[in-house]
Amino acid sequence: MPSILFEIKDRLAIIRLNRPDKLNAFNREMGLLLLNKLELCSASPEIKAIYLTGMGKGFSAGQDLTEVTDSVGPGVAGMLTEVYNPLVTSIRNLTKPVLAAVNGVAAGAGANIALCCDIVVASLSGSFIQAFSKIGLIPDCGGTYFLPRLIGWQKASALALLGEKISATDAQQTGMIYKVFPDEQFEAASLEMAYTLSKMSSLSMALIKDALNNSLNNSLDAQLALENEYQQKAAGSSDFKEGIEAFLGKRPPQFI
Ligand code: LHQ
Repeated sequence: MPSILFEIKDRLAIIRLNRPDKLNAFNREMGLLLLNKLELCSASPEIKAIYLTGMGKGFSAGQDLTEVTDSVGPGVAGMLTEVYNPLVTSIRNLTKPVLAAVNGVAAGAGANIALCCDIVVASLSGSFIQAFSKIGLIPDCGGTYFLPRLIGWQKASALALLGEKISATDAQQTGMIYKVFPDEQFEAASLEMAYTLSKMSSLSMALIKDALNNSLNNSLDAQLALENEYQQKAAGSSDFKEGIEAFLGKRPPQFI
């Protein structure tokens, strides 16, 4: 079985991490395959949004710890430069929204790959662990960048230093993730949210994502100028015209 399952349904790319016996821990092969699928998502005009989840009972346990030494795998530096850093930049730079559907535990790099996605939802039994410090490492995959911005310095600091597990419900309450769905409805509810994204205006999605990326480092003045520029682009599109016509016609919009 391939370590990544990939399908396209109604403009949505569905990506499933598929090493369930190892809680979908990342080895080099799975990481490169995921990168390859994200590149395909970027290039394909047919795909408007991406749904990322795990097969089996977990989302991902992070780095496969049996393949971490230089003698067995690509080594720490190799994994970061070849796999993890490109994965994070690929998700952030993709002009299409990526929804992470965390179906169980998300630990280490698995947690931080999820947290760099545009929307993160989890099943009630899901959880997040900055597991790095427990094995003498530091959070990677943008953990030290996104986590304080998502939940504030103090909570990010405590989670990174202690490596404690946080439940999906607590993660939602801290603002780490968007929503929690009951386990039995998780796949249907999270997929429905992803299909909603795939039906939105692609220009609007791309511009919102890029504006939010920029807001992480911009001043207010710079961000207001960017909003002005992007809003004019959006307002000049046929999707905006359709959005207005649909609203006035009391019908759902059909963005093309
Ligand atoms: C695993 C793993 C795993 C292999 C469960 N590897 N087999 C690191 C270094 C290098 C490059 C750059 O980046 C990184 C970033 C990182 O991601 S470091 C953090 C790596 N991840 C961890 O430290 C988490 C390790 N796993 C756990 O602590 C637990 O498995 C959690 C809390 C995630 C889940 O616990 P349980 O639900 O009790 O499951 P389990 O421990 O029984 O795991 C199920 C199986 O999966 C088991 O195999 P087995 O053959 O005994 O059934 C585990 O050995 C295997 N597995 N994580 N990361």
